Amino acid sequence: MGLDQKLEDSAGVGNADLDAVVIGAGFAGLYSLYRLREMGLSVRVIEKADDVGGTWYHNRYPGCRCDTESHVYCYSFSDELLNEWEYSERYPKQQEIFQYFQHVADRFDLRKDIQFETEVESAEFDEGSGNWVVGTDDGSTLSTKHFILAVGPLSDPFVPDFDGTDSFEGDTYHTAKWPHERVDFEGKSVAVIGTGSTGAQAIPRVAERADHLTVYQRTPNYIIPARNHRLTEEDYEEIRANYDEIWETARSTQSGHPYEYTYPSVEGLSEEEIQTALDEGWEKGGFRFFHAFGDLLSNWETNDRVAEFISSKIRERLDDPELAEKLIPDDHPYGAKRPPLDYEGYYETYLRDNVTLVDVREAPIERLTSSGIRTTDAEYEHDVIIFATGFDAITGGFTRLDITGRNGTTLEAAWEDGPRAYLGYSIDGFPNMHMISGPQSPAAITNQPVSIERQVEFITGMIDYMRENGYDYIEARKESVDDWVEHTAEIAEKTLYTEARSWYKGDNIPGKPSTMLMYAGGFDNHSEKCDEVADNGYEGYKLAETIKGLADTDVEV
Ligand code: N01
Repeated sequence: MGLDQKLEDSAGVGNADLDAVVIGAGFAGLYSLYRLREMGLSVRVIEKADDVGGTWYHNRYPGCRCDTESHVYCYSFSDELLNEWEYSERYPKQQEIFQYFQHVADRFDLRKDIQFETEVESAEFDEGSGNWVVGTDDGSTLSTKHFILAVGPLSDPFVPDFDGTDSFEGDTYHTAKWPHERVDFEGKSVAVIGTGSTGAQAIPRVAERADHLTVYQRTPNYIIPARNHRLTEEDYEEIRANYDEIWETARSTQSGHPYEYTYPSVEGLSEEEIQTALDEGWEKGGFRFFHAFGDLLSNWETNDRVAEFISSKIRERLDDPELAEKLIPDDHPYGAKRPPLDYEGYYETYLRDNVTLVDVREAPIERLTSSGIRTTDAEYEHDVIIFATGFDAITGGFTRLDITGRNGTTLEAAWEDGPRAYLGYSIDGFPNMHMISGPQSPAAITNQPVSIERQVEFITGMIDYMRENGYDYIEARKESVDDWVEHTAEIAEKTLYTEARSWYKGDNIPGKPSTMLMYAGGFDNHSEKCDEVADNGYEGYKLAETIKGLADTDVEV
């Protein structure tokens, strides 16, 4: 059945065109579509790209892959899907994740309910009809009972506003808007601005192909060996034999990864125990190293030991003490900024003759010129500039839309003093609007597919509960939102996240208020709280049969 037919059939459902409109066809959007359709609801996903994949559609830069291990970088809701899909390496490449999305879309026949190449521009809650009216860039509108934002926590690319950007005559790229065609670096002088997770993946690859690569680094990061390798048949046999346990563990940890901390803390351990935990973590690589000690992000003593260990490894790798010191962080605890992984000799790349490291803390970028970049102490000529400069994270995907809730309240006004959401999903004044990976959710500090599945199940469970109990509207209470925001801030205050300038707190975006954007209490605790809320009949929410009911007395729970 085509979209138009579906629309015709669903016309009149609660006087809306559709039961649910979902923005985005990444992990969150596709699973929302799947679940809601299974529940018999009429759903349309609106996606600006011409295919599924979300972040994995747009990020195609050289070296792009996922830092989460591939056997848990997928959906777990379908055993058949789990058993039929195999990634080829420990960490999946962008191309394979994109293929995975295509496979999922085809396997569950999802495309028929996705409207591609359409961007949602606005959404307004119409109090007359009690529906959301969603406006798209083709000038059309859709009305829907539920409005689900699966826009992605890292979907709004950020380019610093350097003077002279328009005057640069070479090619410029942002890593998250990478062309589908191969970009030619051969014989060229290439600049990469940014050394976060994206820069760390792209820099070694670009260095291999460019005539010369200049890396503009503002803050060095602690970059850990990923220890990537191909997965064999035996690896998959073992994974499949243990899948139930792997997912059970992933769903019960703070990070949503399927491994526990080796020790709760360095405190009370002997020197030998600490060293062995660090050495073993280092050999395992990736985020397994991160899991050596449970209080890494709440105890300076633990963090200092781990940071010292990483710094010594960087020094060992680089036979150039001055260079090593430039690449070793000195301004933030390990993990307080998202720690990148190293796949292809990140540090050794700087020993190549065709690579120059420019420390822009020492000499900031002054402007872009017609032929390159001028810092406060030199001018560099480039044919290509790559912005690996990150995102307006967590909130950017929401605030770029023009959203208006009840009583004409805009999202901009609701978040005037900083973003706020109950459990990350809901804002008072915005009935039946559900955010996935919203502010104050665990979002991108947890393994995304695990966290997303959990959030989608909460939202769809809530919609199911409403149908069964005769409610048409649900909205978070103001006090629940305020309490959750306060609770999230209190948890953040007890961590070392507060000690770094990072996108976790919005510090990378000029003018954005600095506040921890995600719930740092752990995926496990967030998940438990969601269960408790649901078990108590959606405690903290107002449920009503009519809009008037929502505004007046509502149902006390
Ligand atoms: O972005 P970032 P990213 N002048 O914000 C620098 C996810 N991800 O795209 O640190 C000079 O981390 C900025 O410097 P500083 C992952 O969650 C996942 O790398 O602010 N430099 C920094 O070095 C990750 O955390 C995967 O001082 C400027 C860089 O640009 C998130 O995406 C892979 C500057 C931006 O780093 C974002 O990572 C890749 C300026 N004016 C990414 N402005 C997976 O594996 C910014 N910078 C799943």
